[in-house]
Amino acid sequence: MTSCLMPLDTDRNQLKSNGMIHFPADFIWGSATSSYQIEGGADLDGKGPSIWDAFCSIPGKVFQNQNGSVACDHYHRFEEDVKLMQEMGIKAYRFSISWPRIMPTGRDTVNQAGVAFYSRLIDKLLEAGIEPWVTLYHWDLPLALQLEENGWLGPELPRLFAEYADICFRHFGDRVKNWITLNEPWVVAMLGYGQGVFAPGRTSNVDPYLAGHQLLLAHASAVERYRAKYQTGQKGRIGITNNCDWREPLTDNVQDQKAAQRALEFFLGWFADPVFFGDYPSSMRERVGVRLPEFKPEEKALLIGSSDFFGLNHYTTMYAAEATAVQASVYGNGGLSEDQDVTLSTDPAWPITDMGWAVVPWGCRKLLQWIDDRYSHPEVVITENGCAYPDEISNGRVHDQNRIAFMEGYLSEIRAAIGQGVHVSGYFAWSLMDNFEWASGYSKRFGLHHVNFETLVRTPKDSALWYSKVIQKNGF
Ligand code: PNW
Repeated sequence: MTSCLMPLDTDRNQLKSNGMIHFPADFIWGSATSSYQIEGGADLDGKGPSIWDAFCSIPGKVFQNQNGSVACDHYHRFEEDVKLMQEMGIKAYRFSISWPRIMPTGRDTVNQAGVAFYSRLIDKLLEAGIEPWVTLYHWDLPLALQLEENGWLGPELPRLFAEYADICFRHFGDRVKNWITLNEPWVVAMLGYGQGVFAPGRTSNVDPYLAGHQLLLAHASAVERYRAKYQTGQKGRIGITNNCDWREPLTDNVQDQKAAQRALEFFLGWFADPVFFGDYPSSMRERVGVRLPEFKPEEKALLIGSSDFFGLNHYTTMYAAEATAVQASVYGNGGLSEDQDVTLSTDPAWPITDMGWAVVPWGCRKLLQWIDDRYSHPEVVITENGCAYPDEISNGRVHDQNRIAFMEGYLSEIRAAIGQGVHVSGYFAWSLMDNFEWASGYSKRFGLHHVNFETLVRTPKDSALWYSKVIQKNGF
């Protein structure tokens, strides 16, 4: 029998001892947020407008026409929020910097008040013993760049993003050692330029591939800048965060297995293949044809190896089947799923969250194994995982047993993946607190802390207390 005292490094297969699931000793336990979703202060102290400020002002785009102009008022309450994390024992905090708070028009002029805000936040985190993980772009593009450059379709965007990133490295890189260039370029491209449900609200079956291309080049340009000017001195790391659901073949017939593989290539391979291999998956090239832009040789060279870790946001799983002509016309969603010829479905027996997303913990393990195989054993950091439920306060408590069950389920499967040899180094719960859930406004609560959006009072949910114990014991 294996001794329960045996260090995990020498026995990564040891899942349980005394009924406990243990994580590797240096596992990074974190929580995550993003600027537009929590900060508020949308036009304070020189901040310029972002595409999300503008998108929210279009009637019908966001639940009850809500917006992020106050959100959680984190801009004024960040010290309290750092304390919440300190009380929980959180080791790392992933937040994003608002580009238009740093550069109100997206270029040239730097807003010193914006720099000062993030500088104070970073100092407070470090004082509290919390490692900052900074995302440079979590969807709040300066509105000026949308109007002047056609947003991510504009050829100048990669250069402008690198200039902005450079300002951030210069001001914060002495203290920030973990950088994430982009959050979920798939969502930006698909939901922002394909389906039009997120800012800037475009619909097209061409633009998503162009926007995605520019996003990849922007990522590569920022990484090039960091490595050339800062990484040696500042000794930090930089990478990209992609999102992907798991796609399980509906049946074990070959067509459905191929469909599931293709769905993963169109989802994660679209953005991860260029970063690891220098080009898009061949399945995309064959099916998307001339709508998929080509990388120049020097761009490929910049892209390959441009992520020091594999940032992954994961929420749910669906079945994938080869689409038939009939199904495609019924379930197609405006061009892009036709490109894949995949029909997605769920098992009605799977529990679902308030987003309508199925809770399928084993899908997370299978996805981690798929990543490990395809990208040759990268270091994976789970930069988001979590769930929305309609949490209510009673007597000062929120009994969100469903969220605890969700996290237990996903963390168990993550630990199982580690046991199989996948290198997962950290987990960031989405989210530290209830916040502005994009097109769903304040109607979906993802937080470990409940936020009353009238009084802005934060209350730790039972899941926050549970997560705090997980961190303390390095397992559960
Ligand atoms: C992520 N999808 O968004 C974001 O990084 C967060 O800002 C967000 O609050 C969180 O997940 C929960 O939604 C996603 O449609 C939005 O597949 C949509 C999708 C995936 C992720």
